[in-house]
Amino acid sequence: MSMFCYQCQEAAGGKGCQVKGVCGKNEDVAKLQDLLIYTLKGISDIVVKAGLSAKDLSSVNHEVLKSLFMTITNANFDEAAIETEVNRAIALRNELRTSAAGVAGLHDAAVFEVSGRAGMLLKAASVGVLATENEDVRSLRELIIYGVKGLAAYTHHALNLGKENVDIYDFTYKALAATLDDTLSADDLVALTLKTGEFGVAGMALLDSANTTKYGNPEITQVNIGVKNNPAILISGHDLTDLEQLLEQTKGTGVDVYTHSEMLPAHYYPAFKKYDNFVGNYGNAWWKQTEEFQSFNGPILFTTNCIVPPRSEEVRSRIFTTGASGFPGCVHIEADENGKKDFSEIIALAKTLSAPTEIENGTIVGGFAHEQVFALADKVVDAVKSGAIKKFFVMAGCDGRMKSREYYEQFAEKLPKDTVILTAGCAKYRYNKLDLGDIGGIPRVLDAGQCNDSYSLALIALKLKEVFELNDINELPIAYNIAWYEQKAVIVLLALLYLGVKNIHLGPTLPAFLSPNVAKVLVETFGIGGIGTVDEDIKMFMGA
Ligand code: SF4
Ligand code: SF3
Repeated sequence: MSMFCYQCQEAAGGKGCQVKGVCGKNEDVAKLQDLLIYTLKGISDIVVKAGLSAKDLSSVNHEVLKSLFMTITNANFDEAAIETEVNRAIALRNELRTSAAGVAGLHDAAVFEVSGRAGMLLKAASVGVLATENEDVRSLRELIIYGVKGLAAYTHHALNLGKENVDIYDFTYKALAATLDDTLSADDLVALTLKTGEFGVAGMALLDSANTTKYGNPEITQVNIGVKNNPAILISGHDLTDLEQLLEQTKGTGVDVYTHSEMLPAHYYPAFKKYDNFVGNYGNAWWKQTEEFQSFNGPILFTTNCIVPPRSEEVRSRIFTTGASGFPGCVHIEADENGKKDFSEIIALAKTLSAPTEIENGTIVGGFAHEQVFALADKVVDAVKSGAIKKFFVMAGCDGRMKSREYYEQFAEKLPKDTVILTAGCAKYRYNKLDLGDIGGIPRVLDAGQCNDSYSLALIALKLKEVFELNDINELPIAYNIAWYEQKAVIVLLALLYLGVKNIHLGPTLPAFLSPNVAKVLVETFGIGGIGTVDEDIKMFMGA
């Protein structure tokens, strides 16, 4: 059996990648990732069957988080790094099994042994997604696993800031172990899917509190999208502690720092405004990096996804990775035991390279996370009451390279002028540079931040529900037209479902991993829908 992966929106043919990933993931990486996930399920099997508690499993918890994160789309393409992680996970699993001696009925995932890369690949061929034969059970198991991967990513960022919630770890073990349990019914798995959403809310809340406690609450900010004349480093991904360390190490060196893609919202945090060399955002969503990294000229640091395999050796030589991200041939910077990272090699390289070539100029505005929007609440509520704002559109999520995503740009452009877009995640790049105007001083695109800051959008909705004294969040004049790509969007979606949000439209295509029956449950229970044409959808959303 060759590889099989259908975890992201770009799954080949809308079904699954079987030869090579559309993302660039090769067969060996896909299989090693499958084996890594299987090993994590084995760890979880032991934890659950032995009745262990996450509060006593610190190093295992952290390794599981990192491993899950490494398998997220576009995070890590480095076979050697994933092989090392499989070995680490197996060693931890075996220690755990020894300490839980006497526990009966462990699953193969908890006991299998392999030797070397060849042994791993052989084993992986029988434990991947297709090992579950029933397509509905497979669909629900994978939905839960992808949600747990997204949750792990957010929890990992919080952990880097010293914040943890052991209940999330306990749930992660429970959920992963459940995906091995053939006695669970489809109904049990649907219930577990919603539970995953509940922990999604907890995970995003944890990260929100970790970020805002350390860096302050995001505030309205104009971000420069042009360039200066100094050599510079581009930082991509989602991890704010990595950015903080890079800014500390580059200040006073004559090297500027620019954000890329999901790092843009870092500019909204008060704590980062004190760095004179933190000059702006360069480029757009992740999938445009092939051209944009060429013209950036300087080194690029990936803290997480989304990496696109570089086409030229020259660009590859400028790419560095850290945390869960990795790419073969690129230098990977590890943290020391105190979490400190030494970026001096990147800074030294930057000094030898040219300043970025300008590709855009001007500014974009953002920073509309919960506290900033609450500060504007009176203005917003008045605008709704007076009819100046008829409807809000939550258009959070991800961007991607499919041509059909032009829908989102056109949708934003064609929306009636008395509507406001609430966004978060890299989906915003489809419309955050359009001149959509404002309503009485409130910009028509309010960017809360990264994909995890969709949590802010949920808080804003709950606040509006309270102000307007409504019983149900679905009575608000808010429509949800969400673009998804990878597994963090899955946890955001499950979190919204858990909060009771109905009638979410998801595009540009529904997940390949939803079997027809599981899709039916989502449609019937939550009113989930796809997208149609821009004009028809706007009519439908506006209730015309
Ligand atoms: Fe294909 Fe997406 Fe899996 Fe990559 S992550 S192999 S593009 S389904
Ligand atoms: Fe984007 Fe990869 Fe999902 Fe965090 S950077 S939203 S796709």
